[in-house]
Amino acid sequence: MNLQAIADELYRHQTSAAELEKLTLRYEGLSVEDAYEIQQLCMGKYMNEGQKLVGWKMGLTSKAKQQSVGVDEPIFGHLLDGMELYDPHVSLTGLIHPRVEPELAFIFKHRLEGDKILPRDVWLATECVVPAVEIIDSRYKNFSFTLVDVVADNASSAKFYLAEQAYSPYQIALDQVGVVMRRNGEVEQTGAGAAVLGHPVRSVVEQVRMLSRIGKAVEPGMVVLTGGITEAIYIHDGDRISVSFEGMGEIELTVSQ
Ligand code: 0L1
Ligand code: MG
Repeated sequence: MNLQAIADELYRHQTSAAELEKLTLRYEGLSVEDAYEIQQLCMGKYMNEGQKLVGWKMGLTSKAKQQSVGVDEPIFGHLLDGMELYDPHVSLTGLIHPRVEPELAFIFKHRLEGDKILPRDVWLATECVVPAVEIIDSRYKNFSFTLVDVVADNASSAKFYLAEQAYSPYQIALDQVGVVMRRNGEVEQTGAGAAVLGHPVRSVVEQVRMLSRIGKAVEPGMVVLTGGITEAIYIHDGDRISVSFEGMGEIELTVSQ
């Protein structure tokens, strides 16, 4: 199977905001390992054009999302500098059917690698924790995919925004952080940090272990988005999405064409 050709196809769809049919309907026998290889080849194209790898994102970290895809483990994707929003405003241009979800991001001062990582290694390597929102946007028709499809499509990543205020990793019990997401003042979703694999630190542990399988690591200065705390909601022109993170402030995101 020509994985580079599949990566090229995904890249074209990602950069032109054009939906495509699931890969698994067209390429028989694609494995999860193939999908991660396609993801790397596809992200490599952006990096060859000058984009920088700024971190990693974990996906399918909640029971609800895992059940919707029929899996029992999370996935990961690359975060590139071109995906980062510098202010809390998202333009729908270049996106297909975007959704937003609240997350907690870790920012690192030390390298983390290997498959024997424990939560205490993560705390020692963490500089700070920051409230965040991720805009996901599957390139597949109807936001419908299998595990292999979504891994190849960089875990549906599109954009992310990190709040301006950082917090000490020791200050707040992250599993107990309550989150309320509102659209134009109306409550849409509520959740708590524990929705992310029981505790967001476990998502970082898992991220490092999964990276070790492909010989990669979390490097100093990198960000890890640990996964959605609530279900993601679709966003539309004119939406004002506010997400409050108990004890960690609020993100006010505006959406326009
Ligand atoms: O960030 C995420 O949890 C997305 C993972 C892929 C599944 C989806 O697009 O909902
Ligand atoms: Mg996410």
